[in-house]
Amino acid sequence: MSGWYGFIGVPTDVGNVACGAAEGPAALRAIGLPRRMGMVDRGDVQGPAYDGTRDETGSRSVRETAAWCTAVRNAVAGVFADGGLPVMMGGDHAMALGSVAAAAEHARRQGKNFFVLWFDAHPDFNTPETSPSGNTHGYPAALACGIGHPALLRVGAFTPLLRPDRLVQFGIRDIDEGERANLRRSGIEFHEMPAVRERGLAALVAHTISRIQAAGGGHVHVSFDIDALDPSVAPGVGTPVPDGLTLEEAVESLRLLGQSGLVQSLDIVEYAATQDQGNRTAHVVEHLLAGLMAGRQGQTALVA
Ligand code: B3U
Ligand code: MN
Ligand code: MN
Repeated sequence: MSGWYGFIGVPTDVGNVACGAAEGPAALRAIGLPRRMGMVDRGDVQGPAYDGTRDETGSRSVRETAAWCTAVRNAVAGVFADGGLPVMMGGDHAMALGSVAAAAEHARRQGKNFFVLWFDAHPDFNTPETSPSGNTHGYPAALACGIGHPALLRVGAFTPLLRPDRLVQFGIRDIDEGERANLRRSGIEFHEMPAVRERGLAALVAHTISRIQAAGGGHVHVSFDIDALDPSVAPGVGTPVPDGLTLEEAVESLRLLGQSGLVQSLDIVEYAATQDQGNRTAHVVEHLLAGLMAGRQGQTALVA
């Protein structure tokens, strides 16, 4: 198990221009997060300027999204190569295409099965045909499964990066009509809020962990969009949706995931610093990360 965490800042809102997520990494550094959590700060990923102009498919800033995701992919691959656990701090969720690409490629090199757990109010399973906005932050989960804009499918070394039956989503409560059809067609397991309320987030996550372990384990990438949380907990997001997760159940789920020893990479995205109330949401990001770290420490202690 890797002993250090690499903090990779992704200061962009290329997937939803002017949502406030570009300011996220700087705000997290301003509260001293990477230092307090004992992380190695690998700096910020760089990418081109963009203005949200639509292409012939109706998608916005596609070339620039591809460039940002390629830069993310390279930064994440660098942390894997140096033996660390990469933590990508967004930035809007479009960047997850880059981290999922690097994680999928790393898993394949190691001969491991690859899984993605997606915490989000939104499934991010739109294609250019189904997206109401053309914003690329609504695309990454579909792209990971090999569906969507051809220019974006080329970001990874291969496609699909992820088998649809190895994607599980939690906290979902805002789905576009065509997006729901995409999810059904691909057979994605997604847990909407009523089911989360009924069964409990931690229980659903524990069940997913056992299924992955029963399938022989592998590399689990966690992509955590903080708009999965209730806006009363995490107000600093670009697209708040009511009736979300509590902080306690999210932290407990990340602790369980850490303890499983399966998680090898993590995104925490859509922190829109400009929408935050003071630094409330920045501290929420820190709690989420602390949950995963505490779980992994527990696992080390058990193994040792
Ligand atoms: N599903 C909508 C809205 C959305 C997706 N992701 C976020 N918002 N954060 C879309 O534009 O694709
Ligand atoms: Mn998202
Ligand atoms: Mn979201």
